[in-house]
Amino acid sequence: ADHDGVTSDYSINVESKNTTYSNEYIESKYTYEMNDCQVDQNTKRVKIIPRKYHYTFRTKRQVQRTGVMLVGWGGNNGSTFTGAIIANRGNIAWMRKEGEQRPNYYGSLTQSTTIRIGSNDEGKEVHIPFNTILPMLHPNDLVIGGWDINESNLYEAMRRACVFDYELQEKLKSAMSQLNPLPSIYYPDFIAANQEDRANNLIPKGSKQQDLEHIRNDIREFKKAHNLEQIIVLWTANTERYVDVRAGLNQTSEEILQSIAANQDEISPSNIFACAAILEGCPYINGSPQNTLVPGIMDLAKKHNVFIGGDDFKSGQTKMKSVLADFLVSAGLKLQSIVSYNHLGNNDGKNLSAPQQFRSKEISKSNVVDDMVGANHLLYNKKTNEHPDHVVVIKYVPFVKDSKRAMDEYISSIFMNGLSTIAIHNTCEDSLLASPLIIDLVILTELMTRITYKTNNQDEYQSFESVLSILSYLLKAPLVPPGTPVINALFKQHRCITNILSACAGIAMDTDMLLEYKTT
Ligand code: NAI
Ligand code: DG6
Repeated sequence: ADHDGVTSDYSINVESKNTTYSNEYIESKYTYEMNDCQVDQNTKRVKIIPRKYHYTFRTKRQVQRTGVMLVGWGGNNGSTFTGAIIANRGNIAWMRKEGEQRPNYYGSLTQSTTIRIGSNDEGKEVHIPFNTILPMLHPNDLVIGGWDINESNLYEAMRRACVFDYELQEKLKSAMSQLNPLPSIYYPDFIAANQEDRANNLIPKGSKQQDLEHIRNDIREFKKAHNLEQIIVLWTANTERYVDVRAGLNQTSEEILQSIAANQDEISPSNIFACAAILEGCPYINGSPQNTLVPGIMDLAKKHNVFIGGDDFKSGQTKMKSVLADFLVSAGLKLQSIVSYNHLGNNDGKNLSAPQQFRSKEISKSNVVDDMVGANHLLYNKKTNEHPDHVVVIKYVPFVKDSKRAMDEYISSIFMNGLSTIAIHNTCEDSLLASPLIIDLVILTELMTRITYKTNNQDEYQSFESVLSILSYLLKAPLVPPGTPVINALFKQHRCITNILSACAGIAMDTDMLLEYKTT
């Protein structure tokens, strides 16, 4: 390819006493500066105490031989993710009416974006590929497997998805038809009744405890069969309904394990997969909106020192929303109403046409501007919890298949109470938006398993918090550790990732000040 910049075959080398390289690790000493703010309502003063915290980050240089096990492998996302990786791995070209097409990783943060790291002698900005800032897995090296309640092989699943051009499907046929999803767990109460005819690939009927053991065994067998060092389990199966969250059921790790042992009705398939992954020491990511990661599962992950992340891939409409709302509110325009409308005709749309499953999606799509609104008390009255009207509509229209239509209307009050209305229309294959996010979730999660840190008063290195909130950029309703802020604004989420990785690499982070160009 023609590049006039740095490509992924470059490596970076930081020359600083704060960054050291050994065969095994990259070590970086980093000073984190933040403001401790004390607001006194009586004197109407904000006292700001700048604080400094000293961290040492240590990143293992050797990427692990990694497998990804998808729950819902035979779905549109699962088959598109798999087919795209096989096509990229083999550089498989195909024809369509516009001419020859070549595979790419567009839409992937780790594969198709760059990070500005500084300027060269001529004063020109230098950008490096995202995946060179620290050693990262390449998606072509992932070993892919997983489960589906439907018995179709991955070729049949890809054809059913109607995402790839016909010639690409045919070129992928020999590889994809050899891939068969493992039988899975089906508790009909959790997904729409209209999915029942898909459920023909099920593990033998037993207790929920037996289901847990079965899935744990599948993970162990996959690891052994492919000689893997790391497995990441990711839910891209149907959206489930919410589960109840209550004391005695799933508030602690003991409760959730006891509830599985007691065959409790409120234990969902995704609860079983999450527990199985954690008990096998494998990170678990929830790509759907349901509340799988209940407090008891968060507790279990913490106790086992395993990463979890969620919820719900943030693909098109919500990504736009988390940019546009941020722009409007930070421009001092009072966003008053957001109406988001979708229609789509894939199996996801069919499942979401049932009220309880729609409700899970409605929740994850609705909370995505809360932090931006909450950050501007000049526009929105905090005491009355003032916020924009926000309505989410999803309709199932089989004819359009995976080609989702997203229509959004934003109305804002502007200067002197004028009104500004912005309308957006987007047509796009849903799975082509979600699949690169699956790649990034897996690659960043694998990287995080190789990063440890210690502060000045700690002797031992330790892992980051088990809830991987660094993945927020990729998720609609980011899961965060209890008591920590949820960030939805897209570019804040982006900076969180690039800044943390810059700190681990020992690179001064991009403040956008560009003082070198503004001072003499
Ligand atoms: P899909 O319906 O094509 O695929 C889901 C697959 O899961 C199906 O093959 C189904 O048979 C299987 N399944 C259902 N229950 C299962 C279980 N218990 N164990 C194993 N397999 C099971 O849906 P699609 O389009 O692939 O989406 C997957 C999920 O990702 C949905 O929950 C969707 O809401 C979510 N999502 C999708 C986005 C997108 O842009 N495509 C974005 C955000 C979230
Ligand atoms: C109906 O909206 C289908 C959904 O699964 C979405 O396609 C998916 O959640 C993507 O939503 P968004 O808002 O991130 O584009």
